[in-house]
Amino acid sequence: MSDAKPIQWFPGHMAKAKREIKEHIKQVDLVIELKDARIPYSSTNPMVDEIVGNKPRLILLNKSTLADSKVTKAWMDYYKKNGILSLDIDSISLYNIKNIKKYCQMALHDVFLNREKKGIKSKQIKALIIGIPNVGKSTLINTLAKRKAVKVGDKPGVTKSQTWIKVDEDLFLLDTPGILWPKFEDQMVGLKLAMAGSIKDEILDMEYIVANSISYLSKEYPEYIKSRFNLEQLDEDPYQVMEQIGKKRGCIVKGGAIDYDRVRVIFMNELRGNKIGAMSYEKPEEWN
Ligand SMILES: Nc1nc2c(ncn2[C@@H]2O[C@H](COP(=O)(O)OP(=O)(O)OP(=O)(O)O)[C@@H](O)[C@H]2O)c(=O)[nH]1
Ligand SMILES: [Mg+2]
Repeated sequence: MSDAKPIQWFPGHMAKAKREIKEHIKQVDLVIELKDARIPYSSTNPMVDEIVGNKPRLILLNKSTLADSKVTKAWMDYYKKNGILSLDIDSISLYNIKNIKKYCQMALHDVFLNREKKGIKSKQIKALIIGIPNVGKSTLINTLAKRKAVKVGDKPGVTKSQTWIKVDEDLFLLDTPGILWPKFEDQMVGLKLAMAGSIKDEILDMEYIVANSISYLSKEYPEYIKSRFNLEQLDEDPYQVMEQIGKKRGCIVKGGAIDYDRVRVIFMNELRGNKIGAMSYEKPEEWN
């Protein structure tokens, strides 16, 4: 691994976000935590367990059509082992969107039992969607709301500016998604977020990101890399792979040397443009 510039995160922002989300959580029955299916660990805020506390929780692995379905399955098994319900979805292709409500109900099984004991028949669910920036919170809310999107007014006693988005008769979403920051000062987490296009390029060391992306993907998905860049063999050294890509794509400067800057741009554009294949960038066992 080559060295990376340290990536800073902002404790001040975090503390504020955490306070706000805790306030929102008080008002809901369920917290829906959205993660990027390609990077379920790295697209997580390290304090999320503490923030969610005892509130029932459902994990949705979003953008799952971009991820490797076998690895996504491994993540769902991992959450199950840890007692948390999860579902893989895609808010754009609409994969599994129809099953979200059923999973919300499953996550609230005990809450509904308690309501029944108290003679309350209502199966109404109020939920808050939380997740790191760019994970797809707004897209999911719009996708869910599109069918019967009705904004219902403020409830007495609740902060005035808040509205609830009515998904259907008994599923309501708080219109403010909770935004949490990932742990991007961790070099490895920063790498995975960069691969998924979830952090701004200005704060990245592109050389580090591309070399390490190529190392990881050549090992996990050699056929995709070979096929995309028309390579017969993959060298273990990512710089050799970059050289090969440069030759294939005509990234040559005067005198015949490889233009590595252009190779890096091409590789990242094609990775983030999902041109290489459906791939996951981390597995549960890498972090446990
Ligand atoms: N392929 C794919 N792309 C998605 C999906 N959900 C969201 N996106 C894309 O991801 C990007 C970010 O989506 P947003 O919905 O704006 O994410 P957000 O979590 O609301 O982001 P912030 O408001 O910055 O916190 C957009 O380009 C979306 O089109 C999905 O399920 N599949
Ligand atoms: Mg948003």
